[in-house]
Parts: sequence; structure tokens; C-alpha cells
Amino acid sequence: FNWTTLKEYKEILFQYYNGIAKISINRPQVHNAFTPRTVTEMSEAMELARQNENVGAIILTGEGGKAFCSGGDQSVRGHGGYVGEDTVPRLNVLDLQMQIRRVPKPVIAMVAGWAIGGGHVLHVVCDMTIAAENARFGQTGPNVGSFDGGFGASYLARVVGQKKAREIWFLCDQYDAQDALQMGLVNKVVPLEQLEETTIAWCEKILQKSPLALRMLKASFNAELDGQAGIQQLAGDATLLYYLSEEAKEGKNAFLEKRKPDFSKFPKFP
Ligand code: 1HA
Repeated sequence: FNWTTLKEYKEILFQYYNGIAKISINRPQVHNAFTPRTVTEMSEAMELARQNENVGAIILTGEGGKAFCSGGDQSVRGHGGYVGEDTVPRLNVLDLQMQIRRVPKPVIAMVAGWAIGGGHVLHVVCDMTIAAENARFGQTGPNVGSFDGGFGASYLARVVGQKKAREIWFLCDQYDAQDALQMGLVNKVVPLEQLEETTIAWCEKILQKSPLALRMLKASFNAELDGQAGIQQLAGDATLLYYLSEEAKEGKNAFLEKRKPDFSKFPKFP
């Protein structure tokens, strides 16, 4: 596949191909553990992918074929968070999780090798996950002095059920791709050599669909779980649709033309 670079970064790759943006963590020497900088770069790339009208699907992955992501880089973990060049401790991956949920385009996790700890949570919050046969999933928090009680717990439980989610966190076991498929944690398992082509084939199917329908569906899936924030997202999309209508345009035009709006011609649907 002929990926072109959208922007150069230090710790990630940000590439484009045929309507698809790909964000890859590029720290294979540490199984793609993330630093605050990795996360800041991913956040910026995610925002650029959101704003780019040519992009209809986003792939999140890790370079090297041996790991998706092994979570926060424990070697830069300091007093109260992961410490970057500015010496400030941060848990900024939580903001990235929110972005993945909020971006109104499908985000697909493409997992080869380890998806562990905070890296596991990243694939959990993606809309769908395609796993290579070598994928390994698990949480490690209670082993290494951490936990993600946000999406990492509550959304995980929605995905795999309460019993399984508690097992995953309380035992910190590792699960292979077939285990993950069986518990509904991933959508599909393929040989490693077919991982990218399968993921791209899924993206290409998505790209043939109505973008507004996909956008409304993503907001709808989120709405139930996200309370007022979820309703805000779904309602925002309703406003987007309303702005497209002649009825809403009449209101705006009347204001600009300094006349009374005439809504009489618009139907009062039963
Ligand atoms: O929980 C949170 C958060 C919660 C709330 C809010 C924000 C959060 C942000 C982050 C996190 C977390 O991610 S906590 C969980 C952190 N991650 C882990 O505990 C996983 C650590 N890694 C492992 O358990 C293992 O490396 C592995 C099961 C993924 C793979 O094992 P394997 O195949 O034996 O490889 P290994 O030799 O351990 O790793 C290869 C190299 O990568 C090692 O470096 P080397 O000895 O060659 O110099 C290893 O140290 C390094 N590495 C792997 N994972 C990490 C790492 N270095 C730093 N941080 C890592 N996470």
C-alpha cells in the first residue's frame, strides 16, 4: 500500500492512503509504550484526521509487528503521571481516549502483538479491532501500580461483560487472539501477513457508506453510555442535519435580511 506521510513526528507515524488515515506508535524497541509526547503527537494527528475532509476512516496501530502498544512508558513514570520534556507529569492518554470516542469517523485498532495496559485500553475504545494471530491482550495495572477505572473498566465491561472485565483486571492474565474473539473483545482475527490488507478492506467498505449515517450511528452508540455528553454529541449532529434544511436556512436568512421569518410553508409532521 502506497502510504504517504501527512506530517512528520518523532514518536508516531501519520500516514494517508485512499481516504484512510493511519496513526502508528513508532517506538517498537519498547513494544510501543507511550510517553506524554507520543500521546500529544497522536492527539494532534487524530485532530488533523478529524478535520481532513478526505479522511473517512482512521486506523490506530503500532509499528513493528510485535506490539500494538504496551501502555504508558514506565521509565518516564514520575510522581503523579508520565513525565515529558517539560518535566510535568501527565495522564494525557485519557484525553486521547475521549478523542477516539468523539471523532465522528470510525476508528479501527489494527493489533499485532501486545495490546497491554494502557495500550489495551486504547484498542478497547476504538470502534472496532482487527487482530493478527500473534496478538496478546491484557491489563497489568494491579501488577505495576496503576489502574484505569474510566473507559478501561466501564467500557470494557460493556464490551465483554462484567464478569470477564473483572477477571481481566483482577487476574491480569494475557489472552490470545482467539480468546479475544470469543469474548467479543475483537471483531476479527487474521494471519499477521493479512492484517493490513484486511484492515484496509474493512476501511474501504466503510468508505463506500454514507458518512452522515456512520456519523449518526457512532454518536448513537456513544449516547447511551455517555450521559449528557453523549446526548450533546448526538444532538450536535441533529443540529448539523437541521442546518442543512431549508427550514433552518429560512431562520438565518430572515435574520440577515432583517425581516420576520416565514416558517408557514414547512410541514408540521405528525
Ligand atoms: O494504567 C495506565 C493509566 C491509567 C490511568 C490513566 C493513564 C494511564 C496511562 C497508562 C497506564 C498504563 O499503561 S499502566 C500499564 C503499563 N504497562 C505495562 O505494565 C506493560 C509492561 N510491559 C510488559 O509487561 C511486557 O513488556 C510485555 C508483556 C508487554 C511484553 O513482554 P516481553 O515480550 O517479555 O518483552 P519485554 O522484554 O518485557 O519488553 C521489551 C522491551 O520493552 C524491554 O526493554 P529492554 O529490557 O529490552 O530494554 C521492556 O522494558 C520494554 N517495555 C515493554 N513495555 C514497556 C517497556 N518499557 C517501558 N514501559 C512499558 N510499558
